[in-house]
Amino acid sequence: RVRATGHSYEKYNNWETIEAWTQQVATENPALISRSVIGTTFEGRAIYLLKVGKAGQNKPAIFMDCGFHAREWISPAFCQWFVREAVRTYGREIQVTELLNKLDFYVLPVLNIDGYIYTWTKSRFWRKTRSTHAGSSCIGTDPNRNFDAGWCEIGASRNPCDETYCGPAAESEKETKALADFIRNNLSSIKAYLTIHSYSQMMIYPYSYAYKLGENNAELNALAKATVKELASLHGTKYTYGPGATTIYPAAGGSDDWAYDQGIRYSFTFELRDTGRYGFLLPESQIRATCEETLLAIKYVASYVLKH
Ligand code: ING
Ligand code: ZN
Repeated sequence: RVRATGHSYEKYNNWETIEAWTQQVATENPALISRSVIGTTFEGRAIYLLKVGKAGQNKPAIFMDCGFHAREWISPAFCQWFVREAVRTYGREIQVTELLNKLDFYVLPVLNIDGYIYTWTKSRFWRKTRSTHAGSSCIGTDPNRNFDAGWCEIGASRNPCDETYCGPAAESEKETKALADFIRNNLSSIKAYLTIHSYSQMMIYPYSYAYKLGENNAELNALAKATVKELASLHGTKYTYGPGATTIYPAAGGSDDWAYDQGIRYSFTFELRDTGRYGFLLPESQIRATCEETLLAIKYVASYVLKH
């Protein structure tokens, strides 16, 4: 049985549905949401960015992206959930109202759109972009190995046929270049960078490209510890946390390390549910609980950033 193309926050939505949703949610909430296009993908699709916050003044901002890796479907589902909860609870919930009055959230619902579509139409476990490479018949670059942060030095491959191919150069992908350009152009306002992946139930912070620690490592460690405690308070979901290289694996070219080295002192990768039972095939029945607990975490980080 096929479902009509209507949007649902408790289903995985295809790109066509998500794209229409970005337009609709912005049109219906002009005082809180505006939509822009920060670039186009390899296959020519618009990359949308939603600015979520009380319109008017220029405010400090938190940047959050979803859908780096095509098969991690819970990630775009969370960005959609986040936007819905923002508009639904603004003016009703003290914490959300204060956050949106004092901060802007830049929410990028799906970065790797071409890859996401490919997982819906051709191959459910595709990870990379869909770019082609001169001299190889293999397709795609790992967008989270393509940033200029120890680029391709460790935990990444120079072989275009591999899942962790770092690309022919840092920011070779139109998608990563668009994201990096936006952040560079808005560095004075962006106080935190959050990137949503799955799966493993982890909260990771710099560095992943080397066995070294950030200047505010103790602060990041304390913030991660408190954030995963908050996340677990809802459904008991346990997250581990720590610097990427020693917590998950060493990997160069990640967006969190790059953003951190741009001077964004609060930079985190979230790996959402689960720990492997379903992995990338997290059932739709878990979207609600996963998004609710993750929302607690994101609000906790945002409130911390606001007061620091
Ligand atoms: N995990 C991340 C990956 O890109 C990661 C882990 C985080 C690597 C930060 C580098 C920097 O491999 C998933 N599931 O994609
Ligand atoms: Zn990922």
